[in-house]
Amino acid sequence: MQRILARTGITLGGLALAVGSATVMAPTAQSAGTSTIARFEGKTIDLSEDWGAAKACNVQQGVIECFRTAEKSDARAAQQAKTASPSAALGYCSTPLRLYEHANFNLSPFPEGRILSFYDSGYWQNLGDYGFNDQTSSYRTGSCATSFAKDNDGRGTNPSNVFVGAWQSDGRMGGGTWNDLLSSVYLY
Ligand SMILES: [Ca+2]
Repeated sequence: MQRILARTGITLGGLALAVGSATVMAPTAQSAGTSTIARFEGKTIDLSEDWGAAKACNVQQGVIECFRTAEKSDARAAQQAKTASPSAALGYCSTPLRLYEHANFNLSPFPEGRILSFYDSGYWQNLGDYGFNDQTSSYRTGSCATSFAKDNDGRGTNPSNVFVGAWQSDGRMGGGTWNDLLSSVYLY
């Protein structure tokens, strides 16, 4: 959820979202998602319900791990990347797509926002499963290009799907047109 920043025309190194191919589909439900169990400090939490004290979660090769800080999540992901087997490396993005709960990448004045990082490519991933449906207010793509969709499983219009290349970022979700609307992502 974005808290309102002063509208002073802040631009934050991001490219505007490029308009991709339009899809014509009926509106679909954007449910709260299915139960998604993550590891967090030796315990498990259900991200579709409550992140608790977790602030940064990594969705990686079917393993979901959460941390109190983005730095810890980055360190863990780097460790895992080094030990991944060749087969496991397929469909894997060495630097993830990062979704931020607040504008300006959760930096000041809203440093307490959550971050959800996706490492796996090749299929639509629904944000409601991670308690992140309609909450993204800024993003960074990593080593993989990504498509964004307004509804689950790549569906949705107004806005229609957009394609974002690798190594892009946007602190205001296309000038706000995508703020708190993102429901599914596809990494290539
Ligand atoms: Ca949505």
